[in-house]
Amino acid sequence: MTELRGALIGCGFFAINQMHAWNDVEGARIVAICDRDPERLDIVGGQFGIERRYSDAEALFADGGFDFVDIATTVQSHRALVEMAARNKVPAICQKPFAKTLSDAKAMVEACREAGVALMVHENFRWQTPIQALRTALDTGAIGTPFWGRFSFRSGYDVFSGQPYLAEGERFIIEDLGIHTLDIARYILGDVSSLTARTRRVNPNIKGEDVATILLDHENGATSVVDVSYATKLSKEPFPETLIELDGAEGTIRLRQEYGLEITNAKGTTITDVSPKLLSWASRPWHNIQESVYAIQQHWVDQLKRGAEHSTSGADNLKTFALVEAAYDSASRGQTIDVGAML
Ligand code: NAD
Ligand code: 89V
Repeated sequence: MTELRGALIGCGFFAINQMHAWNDVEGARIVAICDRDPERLDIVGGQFGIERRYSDAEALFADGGFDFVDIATTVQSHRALVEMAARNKVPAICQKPFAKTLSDAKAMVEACREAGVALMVHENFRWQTPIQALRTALDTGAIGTPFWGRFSFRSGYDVFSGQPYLAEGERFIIEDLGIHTLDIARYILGDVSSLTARTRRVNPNIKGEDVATILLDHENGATSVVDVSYATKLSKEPFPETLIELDGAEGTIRLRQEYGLEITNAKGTTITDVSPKLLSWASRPWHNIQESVYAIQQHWVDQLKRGAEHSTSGADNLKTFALVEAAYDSASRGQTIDVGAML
């Protein structure tokens, strides 16, 4: 099988995970890296033995010699870099949040569609082992048709030490973390027709909201609640676990803290350990996220080689991104938002 050559732009905090995962992925390797910060370029280039290093993305594309680009910068540069990839006819992965606004995101999808290149958003949470296990249980009919769900991420973990920029934006938890939880809700219960949200800021040292409660009406008639908080101090810190409750016509599923998947139906109750693997380069408690980074990057390569659409393609992610915009809009206006009308 021919090995795909990738270039990575943005050598910051999270890119280290992506670089480790590229080492593990079958069928691809990173041949060039780019960061406008020379120190980050040196650190990542040295750690992963990458000789081709660029401080400017235009220069990277001008030299070429790669089959895809992995954009791991923060959101401010996503639109410019994705459009640069499209102009150069290079398939692109873009980190979440996909864009600053839904109209930017739509323009990015359109640019790649016109250029005929694949675009995948690095929306990795749905690729976590426990989420995949829950989805499989649902697909095999364990609880019949689900009619209600709760997707919950409540934590007191200090995310600001690794990602200080998270304390500085006007928007915080929905844009950074809730975006994953909303994507999981869509992945499990289907697309959303309307949404109502409430937010608040508890931590006085940050600018944005750190608590959000969101009510979703799914197109298939199911109702769910997405609740996220970084202001919740618990006896046993759950970071970074998403806990899920699902009620179906024929039973219930509970994804409990410490990765127990409990299924109750006419046959009784089973509890299965759906813990993620601790990859050789991973560390607790991040290993759940780290394993999903490997999984989504392997999916990128496999689908690119088949010429098939990615699970979290740019077009798919517009439907998750619209939920983020709708949640902020709903919270600020105190109204229910028609999500379908935004797409
Ligand atoms: P970071 O600030 O640590 O790293 C970003 C890097 O990109 C920096 O080194 C910066 O110099 C570089 N950069 C920015 N613009 C550039 C440009 N135009 N050209 C070249 N280099 C540029 O940020 P981070 O914490 O690594 O986050 C990066 C992205 O990853 C964010 O969008 C964040 O939301 C996302 N993230 C995703 C997950 C996940 O699980 N999917 C987890 C953490 C962070
Ligand atoms: O996944 C993320 O985007 C991270 C974190 C899990 C810390 O919120 O920013």
